[in-house]
Amino acid sequence: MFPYPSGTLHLGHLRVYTISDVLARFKHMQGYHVLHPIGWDAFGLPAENAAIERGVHPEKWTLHNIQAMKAQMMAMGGQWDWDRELRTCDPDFYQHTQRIFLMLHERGLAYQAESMVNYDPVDKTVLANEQVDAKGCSWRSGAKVQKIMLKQWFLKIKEFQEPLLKDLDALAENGSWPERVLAMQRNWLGRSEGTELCFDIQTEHPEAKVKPVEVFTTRADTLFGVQYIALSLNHPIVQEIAKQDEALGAFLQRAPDFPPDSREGYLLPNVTARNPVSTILNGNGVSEPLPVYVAPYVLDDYGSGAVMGVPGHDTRDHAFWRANAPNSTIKVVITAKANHTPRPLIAGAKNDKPMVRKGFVAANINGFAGLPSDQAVEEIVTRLQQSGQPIEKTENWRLRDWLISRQRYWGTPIPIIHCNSCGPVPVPDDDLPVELPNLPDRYFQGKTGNPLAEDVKWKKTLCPKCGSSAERETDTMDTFMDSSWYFFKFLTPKDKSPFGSAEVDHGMPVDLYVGGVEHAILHLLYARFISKFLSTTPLWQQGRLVQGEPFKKLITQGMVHGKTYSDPDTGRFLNPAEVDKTNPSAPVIISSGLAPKVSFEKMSKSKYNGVDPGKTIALYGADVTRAHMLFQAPVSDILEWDETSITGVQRWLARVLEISNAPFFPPHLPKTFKPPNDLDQPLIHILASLRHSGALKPATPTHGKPSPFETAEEELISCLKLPEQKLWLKTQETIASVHKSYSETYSLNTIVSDLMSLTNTIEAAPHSSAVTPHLAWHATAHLLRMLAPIAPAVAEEGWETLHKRTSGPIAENPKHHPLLRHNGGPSIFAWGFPSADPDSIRLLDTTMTCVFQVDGKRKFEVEIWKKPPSVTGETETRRWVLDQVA
Ligand code: ANZ
Ligand code: ZN
Repeated sequence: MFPYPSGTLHLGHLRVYTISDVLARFKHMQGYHVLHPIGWDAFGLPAENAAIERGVHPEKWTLHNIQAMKAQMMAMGGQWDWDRELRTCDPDFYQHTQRIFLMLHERGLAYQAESMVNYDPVDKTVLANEQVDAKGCSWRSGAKVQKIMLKQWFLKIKEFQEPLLKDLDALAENGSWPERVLAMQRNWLGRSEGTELCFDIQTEHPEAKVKPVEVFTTRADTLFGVQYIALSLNHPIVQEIAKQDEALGAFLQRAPDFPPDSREGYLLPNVTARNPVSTILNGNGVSEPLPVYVAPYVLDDYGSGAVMGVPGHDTRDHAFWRANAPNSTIKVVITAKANHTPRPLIAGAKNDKPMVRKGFVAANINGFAGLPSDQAVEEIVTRLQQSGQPIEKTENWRLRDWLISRQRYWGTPIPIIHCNSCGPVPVPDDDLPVELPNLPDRYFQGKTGNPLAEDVKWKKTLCPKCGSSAERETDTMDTFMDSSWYFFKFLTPKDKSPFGSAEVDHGMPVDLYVGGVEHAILHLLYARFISKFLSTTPLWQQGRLVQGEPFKKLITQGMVHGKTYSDPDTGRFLNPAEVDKTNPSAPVIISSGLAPKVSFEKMSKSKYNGVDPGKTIALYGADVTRAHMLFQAPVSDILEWDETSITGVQRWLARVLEISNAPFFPPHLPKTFKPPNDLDQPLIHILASLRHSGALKPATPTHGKPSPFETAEEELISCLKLPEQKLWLKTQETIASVHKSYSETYSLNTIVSDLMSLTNTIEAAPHSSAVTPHLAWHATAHLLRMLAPIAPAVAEEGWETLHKRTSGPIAENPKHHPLLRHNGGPSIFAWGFPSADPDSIRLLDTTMTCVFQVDGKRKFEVEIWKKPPSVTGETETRRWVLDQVA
């Protein structure tokens, strides 16, 4: 996921780009043609707000940040395809965002509608539903969002809701997408199956009299338990009655400020509702008139903005009913057992809790007694339909169309011209891009509202259809629109069209997408929608994988939390200057001498726990920072950033460089050493050439006994000392495990620990034998190649040293060094990723530890061959074991 140029790189950026850089480098070493692109999500409110605060043009601020962040990204040792760098605020880019908007418009998927919108009074703009949190506040400014009526542009994402839901199943396969993200997407789409039915209304208000109230319920089996009807604040009946009922008008004024979990309601006087089940029942009290409330807990834009209140079985209804009709008993109509008569819930009694689970219709309900919930729903629907009631099974989606209008300057202008006679007219393709007017810096000083609407010169234009004078649309697009398609543009950065279909067929879907879990809903949903739309256009008709899915594999990295010091008594966050950290494991509050409370929390200025990655890189180097970052936590977990342990990683990488420079490595590579494949040459080849050169003596003569070795390979290997065998086996096992971690499990933290452990083994290898240095040399070469994606600079340096050690200083005669001829470059990355030597694993994994006990006491242990090579029968095998032991 490309960065938003907010100012400087933070640790979250460092984490996401380390992960993607490591995996890109690994794939590159494997020989893939890797496209590892980068760009800038450069439009947006923070730039505009900063511009207003500082009185500089948002573009200046943005470009300045991009420059600073780019330098930091270079400093972290990342490698991107800078040739394809893009910025969503460049007219060259946003002309295509406009084109895609017009393609949607042409297909009727972009439309304007008057609607009740979320208005952020601080940022002075409209927000999408997705950008308002559960507390009714803006995701950006945190301001309490207001509801106002405005004419706005929408994209019909609902038209794609079925495939957006269904195709999540394919993304779930093989864990391609994290389960958590899939669940969040499913929940956001929010498909629920239920029933739509009507409650007749009796009222003295003439306007509202005739219209029955429609409700959506997922639990038609609870119809017998309905005790009231609740309407949303903007329900048409409520709006009508409010014209005459002043008290209601006042309630509607106050209601938007109620807390989200408020149970306040307004009882509509002289209005009652009739339960439709009355028509099919005789008696049982269900035909009693039901009170009708106005209640803020009923959502305007879900179902039909009305709820049938079932206090006995729905928690929200229960709380509402207890608050508004505290003395009423509560009907229980569903029971856990089929033939059980439940007792009503009595206010204040122990059992006054709603029972929400499904069960069986209670026995006292005429004709439906004992039916399980699911069956009861079917039965009720059929019976009500037969009695002529309007009722049908439907589904409801939580998803709303995507509101993309923003009344701000720093975004992609919506390419529409409003003409008095022709209506909204698309800007012709030749006239794209519709560029933002270039306003002077001073314009932004202390400005609020939308500069485009005030720029008369820019706004006034001619209608492309009839030529009469007309006005440009002054809304710009939500920046999520820019990020919903940018990944396509990387394939053909210089193309005149949004993207080239051939390149896209070849390059899409994105093989691996890495980003924060905070984008699990909005960005990913919009990107999936736009990709699916594009896959229905001639531009990208062959959306592979699943039709139009843009991201094959998704890694969501966890947040980075900062080390936070607080006063143990008051809980006050402590400023770094207030804590003495001379002994990192025992910090002390300077003023009190007490130990502070140490915790890890989301980084924020108020907690003084932010970390500047630039400083860490300057202090320890990019490689140490990268390796430390990966080592500390699995990629998807929260990372508790703690620099006290970074020195461990620093020492480890220093040791890697030391062993690359080990003085005992053979002065020259064996004669048979031929690059490039020989870097991965099997153990047997290495041993054979050592035998050939005389460094490896044949196994002890067998004195007339049959040779215990079936093959020459087994004989060669048996000449290795046990530590040598272990060194080689460890190297091979590490290759296999690290390979899996890089390519399948993305368990980057265990790669670091595996490589640390291999480093220990190489260091511990004895230097006495003539063979060890050869094996250790190979093990070190493998270690460096496996390390390269994570710590590229250390690996390159170690690589160079390793070869100086092998056949004279590289610098003296680079052309003649065998390793330098390959691919014309000395880079370790040109050497590919090591592949394991399965034969040697098979051959070496034949030893086992044999424990010797005398009288039940462990005396000693011996490593022996697991399999007697040429003996049969139990007695012989036992003798063979004892021979080995002896
Ligand atoms: C009666 C009932 C009884 C309900 C019961 C639930 C449990 P989901 O599953 O999310 O689709 N509902 C319907 N329209 C609503 C609105 N505009 N605002 C708030 N709530 C609304 O939720 C569907 C349930 O949410 C519906 O089923 C309805 O309450 C409520 F034991 O009807 B139910
Ligand atoms: Zn016109």
